[in-house]
Amino acid sequence: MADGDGDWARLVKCRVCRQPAIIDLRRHNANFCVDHFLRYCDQQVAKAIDEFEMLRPGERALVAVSGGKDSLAIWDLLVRAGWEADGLYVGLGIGDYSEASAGYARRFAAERGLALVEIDLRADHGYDVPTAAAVTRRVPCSACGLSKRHLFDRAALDGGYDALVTGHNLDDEAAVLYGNTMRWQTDYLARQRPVLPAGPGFPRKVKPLVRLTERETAAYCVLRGIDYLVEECPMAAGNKHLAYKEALNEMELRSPGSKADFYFGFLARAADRFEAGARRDDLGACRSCGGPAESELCAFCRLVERAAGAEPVPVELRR
Ligand code: Q46
Ligand code: ZN
Ligand code: ZN
Repeated sequence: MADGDGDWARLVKCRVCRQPAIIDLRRHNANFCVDHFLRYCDQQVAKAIDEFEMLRPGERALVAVSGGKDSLAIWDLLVRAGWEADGLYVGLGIGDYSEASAGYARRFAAERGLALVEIDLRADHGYDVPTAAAVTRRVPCSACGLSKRHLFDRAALDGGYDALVTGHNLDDEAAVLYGNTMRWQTDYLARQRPVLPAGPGFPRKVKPLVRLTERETAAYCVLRGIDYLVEECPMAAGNKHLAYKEALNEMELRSPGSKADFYFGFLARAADRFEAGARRDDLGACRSCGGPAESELCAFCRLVERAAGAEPVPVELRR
């Protein structure tokens, strides 16, 4: 897991116990053995939960899981830390990718005796992401993100959970911050925090993985024996998010710690300076689902109206 040659593990010692290290964390100028790396992951998550007041003792969480490394890692970390956390899987109808991702989420839950709430876009709402993308003539991630946000919020509120947990890691948050800053999306910058408080029609949303990188969550899964879907979503191609991640990785390579400085520096010294536009508690109620809406129908119900009657579009045609 370290960069460098095969002698690395023999030569490099864990910062804590001096046993052979299995991973180097350059931004912390530290190397860890298996046990101390796993402990480091526990501590980083506990610190994020505590520092940003994400969850209080006794609260119940709903973890949005995709079958990928980040969401399964955070579900595992929360359950091991003693939190009551159920999973939520939304089937997006993205061909084989969705089939495979559902399998990983279900197996993870079944092997650990955890509850997994499942929603299927096609079966429950009459459309899927490739069809919604074709109908709206926008990038797939737009209809997909809108659908997930709505269904995650709804499931958390309907299930009486105290918070909705997502697996966004430091790389994700830094990349989103980079994109929002490049375009000075001040409205988004005002809301880019690891915790969004609950409001009318919205559950509290928390991101307890913000102190861990993508490489660290992948290492966590490997060391814990968590089987996850490695394949990326086939509809992500051309997504600017990936380009921002690459640019930040380049910076990180030259100057370890830049990513964390960029993101946590923003939270500590800049986030307060941006004001969100529309206040979430000013919204009316959707005539169809009763959820928060800027007009008569919420954006999700408008999408359902347009996409549910359309001829299904196979995922291959969207690539
Ligand atoms: S699943 Fe959906 Fe992602 Fe695929 S279509 Fe885009 S948003 S890339 S996290
Ligand atoms: Zn050690
Ligand atoms: Zn609605």
